[in-house]
Amino acid sequence: MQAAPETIFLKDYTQAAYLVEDVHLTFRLDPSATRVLARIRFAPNPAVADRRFFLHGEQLKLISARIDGAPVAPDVTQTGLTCDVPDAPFTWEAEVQIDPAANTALEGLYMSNGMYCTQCEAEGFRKITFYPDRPDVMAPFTVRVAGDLPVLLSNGNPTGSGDGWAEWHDPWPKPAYLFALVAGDLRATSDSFTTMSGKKVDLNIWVRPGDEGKTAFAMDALKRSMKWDEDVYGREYDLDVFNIVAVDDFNMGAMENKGLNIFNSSAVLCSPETSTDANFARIEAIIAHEYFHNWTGNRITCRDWFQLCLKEGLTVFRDQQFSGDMRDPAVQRIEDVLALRARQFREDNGPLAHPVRPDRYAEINNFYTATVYEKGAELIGMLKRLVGDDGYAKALDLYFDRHDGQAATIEDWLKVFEDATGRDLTQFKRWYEQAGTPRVTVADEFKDGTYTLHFKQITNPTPNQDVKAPQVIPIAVGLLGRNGDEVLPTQVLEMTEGAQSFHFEGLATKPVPSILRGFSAPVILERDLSASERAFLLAHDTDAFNKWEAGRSLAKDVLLRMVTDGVAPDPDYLDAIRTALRDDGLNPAFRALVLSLPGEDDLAQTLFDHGLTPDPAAIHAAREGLRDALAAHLAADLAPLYDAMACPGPFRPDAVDAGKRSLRLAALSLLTRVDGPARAQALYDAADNMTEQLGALSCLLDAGAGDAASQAFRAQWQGDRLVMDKWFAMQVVHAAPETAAATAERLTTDDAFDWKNPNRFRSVFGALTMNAAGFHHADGAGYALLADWLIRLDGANPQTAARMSTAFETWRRYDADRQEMIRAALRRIADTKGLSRDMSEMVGRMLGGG
Ligand code: B3K
Ligand code: ZN
Repeated sequence: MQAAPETIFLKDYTQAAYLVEDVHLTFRLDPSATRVLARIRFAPNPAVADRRFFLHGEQLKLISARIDGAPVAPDVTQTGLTCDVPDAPFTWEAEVQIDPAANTALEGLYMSNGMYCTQCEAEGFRKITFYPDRPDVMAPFTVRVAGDLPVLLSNGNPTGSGDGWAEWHDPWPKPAYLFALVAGDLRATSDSFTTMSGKKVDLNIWVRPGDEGKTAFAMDALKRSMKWDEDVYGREYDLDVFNIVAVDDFNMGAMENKGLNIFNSSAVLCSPETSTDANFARIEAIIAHEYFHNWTGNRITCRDWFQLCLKEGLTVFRDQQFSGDMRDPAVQRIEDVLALRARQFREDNGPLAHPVRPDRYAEINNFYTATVYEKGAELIGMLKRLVGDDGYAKALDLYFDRHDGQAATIEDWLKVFEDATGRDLTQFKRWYEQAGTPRVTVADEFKDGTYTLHFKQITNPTPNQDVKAPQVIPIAVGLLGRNGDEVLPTQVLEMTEGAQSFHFEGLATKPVPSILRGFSAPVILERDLSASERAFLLAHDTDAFNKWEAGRSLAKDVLLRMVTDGVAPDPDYLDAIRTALRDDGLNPAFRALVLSLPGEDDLAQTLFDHGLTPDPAAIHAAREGLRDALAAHLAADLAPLYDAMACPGPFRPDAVDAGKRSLRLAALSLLTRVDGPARAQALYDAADNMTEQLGALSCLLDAGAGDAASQAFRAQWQGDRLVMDKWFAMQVVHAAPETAAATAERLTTDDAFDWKNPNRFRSVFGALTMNAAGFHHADGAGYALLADWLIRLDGANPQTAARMSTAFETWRRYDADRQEMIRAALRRIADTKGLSRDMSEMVGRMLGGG
């Protein structure tokens, strides 16, 4: 294994020695020899005593450098340059040459299908020019782009253009990570939005020729986001134009560059024929997320990268609120919690666990995680619950007032809440500093009309943090009577101690408690509850989240007992699900969620938490067994339900129709088990939208009857990159465990497999890791194949490779043979010559803990 990469610590933060007053950039675009001229006005920072002039810079060929017009010869290394500079404000000019065509890492300036594109967050700007590439250095930018392409874009407002050039000015001081440039043969869908103060903003979504028909939904989502941020947060847009660009090669979903958001085409392009309901919902959320960053991220940015959750946690929280308002808040909450548990709980309970505000990193790109984003959002939700809606609104107003134009910290954020509400948040801050998911156990007691809940909290050690202090946990509780009536509406209990009891007096009989309503804190609640009490809550809980949670925990118990004791599915569970399914008062999306089962990875984690060694094959078999049992038990209901949930008329991507389709497809999947594939084939043949076409294909593949449909699907969609990603993923997700790795490997030889395109790479290997029983098959083929391809990808695109290596983070759950195979795969990656910093850090952390 190679030397560990250097670690950067939060405690070592110091201010920048030189601040930037303004930036002028000129780009002369050329695929392999782009010239970048920078003219930057620097001023010494009087707050720093011992000043050294250092500019970050990587993979840059320095052509010339001047200070106040006089040539200088800086000392250039692999990571930047130093130079003697005056002890007063001065103008720095440098010309560098870069090679966008050779940039496969998709960070800095790169090319995608003939189009120039940038990605600077977190530290990509240093691959464009020499600069103090840190978020606390903020400046207005003027950018001139010259190139032989029809569309030339950068941040801010357009200030001039002519044949082969365009100039842009962004008046809002910003850190370099928000810089963007796009150039290409692009077509715009245009619209406008009039802000609350009556200013007209031009909106454009730029796409490659041929994709113009897939922008309408994103444009509508953008306008709804702009309006929502005005209505709910009082935030108005601040430039004359807002541009969005779709690009095919992109490492993540999208990027909030000031006035010029760049999107993975999968996160913006959609149409009923090519996109599923889930795609529509994701696009709506990402459009909103990037737009909301304009205030939470751009106008107020982060002092340093340790503060990443300041913008990400808050912006995720805001996009979740928005989606809840646009759709169904209860369904949205359940889906957000499902994602949190699947990704964040898994991370928080393994070797990659880190605090929401990490205190160290080697490569910051490795910290764009579910913990920073999704747990970060949960912390905002807890704060809001603790200070109330009014307190939250006051605190946010103060935050925007006080910190506009600044690079802020979590301390600033919490201080705003303290000042606005008078609440002491010293203990709450632990949520930002302590990694690991708290486990809360609860016991209850009823005596002389007093009902008592006894809680205990414990958080297991995580890497670099052996001892945990108690956290403030808002526990929303309601009490139900035996007849299902609510005897006590929701109250928020504030747990602050390791063990704490809460009393409820004056009750005639022992109530049934509904605990952690709305999932009021990101904890694992452990509670001994009989199947009949869970069924009671599924039937009667007035809190939609806990109603669903009751069914989910019932399913989980049934599955765990099937795995550990080999018992048959519990008929009480099957009856309870049937009752919920028949309840027409419940919205279809909710019923579909009630019908869905915990995933195999979730079950493996729970078994491990209970001190058992999960067997992926046994888990898979139990889950299949329960789906068969559900299908048999519900057989009489399924066909009528399938018919009732049809959505006649033109496709609408709204939450109501999407919910019906989701219940319809859940019914179809079970029906196919009892009735065979004919109905799924009929839907496949008739479907006029991707949700049903793909849903039907899934059923056919699961039934082993999908070959013809799969071939037809490919023939129909081979010209559509995004639909072809679905085709690749389908083969692997639905492969039997023993053939999953071989299927993935076969797909890598397909003509349409392009491993350098992150979406396509993920469509095969992300899918492989989602097929838990296949990835963890005892023959180890999945581990070896993924390691081979991660090594290969790391040579081209470290960010995406490192991100996908998290598939191995759960290795300690498994038996000795699997552990040894995964460790061997990780060691093989670690031993690779020239491994990236991204990947070395990830494998080092994954191996380190055990
Ligand atoms: N801020 C970007 C993520 C950048 C990731 C850099 N590796 C997208 C977002 O969170 O909106
Ligand atoms: Zn974000």
